[in-house]
Amino acid sequence: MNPLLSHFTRFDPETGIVEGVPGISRRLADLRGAFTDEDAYEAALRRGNPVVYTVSSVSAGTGEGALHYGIGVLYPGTIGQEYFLTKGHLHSWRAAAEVYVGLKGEGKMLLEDEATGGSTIVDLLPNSAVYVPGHTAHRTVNVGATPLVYIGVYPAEAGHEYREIAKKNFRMMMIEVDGKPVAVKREEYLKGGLV
Ligand code: S6P
Ligand code: ZN
Repeated sequence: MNPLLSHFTRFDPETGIVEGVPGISRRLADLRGAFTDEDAYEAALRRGNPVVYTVSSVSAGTGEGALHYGIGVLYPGTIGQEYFLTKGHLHSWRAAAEVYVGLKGEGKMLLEDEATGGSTIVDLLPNSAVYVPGHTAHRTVNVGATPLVYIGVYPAEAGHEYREIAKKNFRMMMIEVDGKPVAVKREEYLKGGLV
């Protein structure tokens, strides 16, 4: 038995803080390039640099077959019409899949097949799970008015690859129209359509 392995972790369902684990915070300034409306992004940054999300990762198990997991808390908010979101990533080990379980709040997951660019948008809600296959970029979006809390479980060897997303972003985006979340293609949004 790995002496570092802890079988039990307790986390605060409001903050996602796991006992004994330093969390990471992503602030608005860390999300440059993730929002499409650059003017709205710069204007929001001039007003402040709020925490958009936190992740507390538990990586006790190591080696082949081990799993890691993270508790994410994505706060509610918008930049222009775009809801607060995570940076989004592929796994460095592309075949690594992941399971998300919704705990609180109302979210969507943007899934994008790396090879085909095909998009799937899935609800991330309490008492529900989302399977993210390998080779699939994934981003979480908070489309509700309260913090979105979730847990993601993935192979210890998955790793995170952010460069591909930073280069071209996701093809789909979630925007607020008349107070409701609407999915639009980024290229259509940039043309000014569907809004
Ligand atoms: C890790 C898992 C999540 C994300 C978290 C933040 O594989 O998918 O714990 O790390 O949702 O997203 P991101 O894109 O900033 O890592
Ligand atoms: Zn992941």
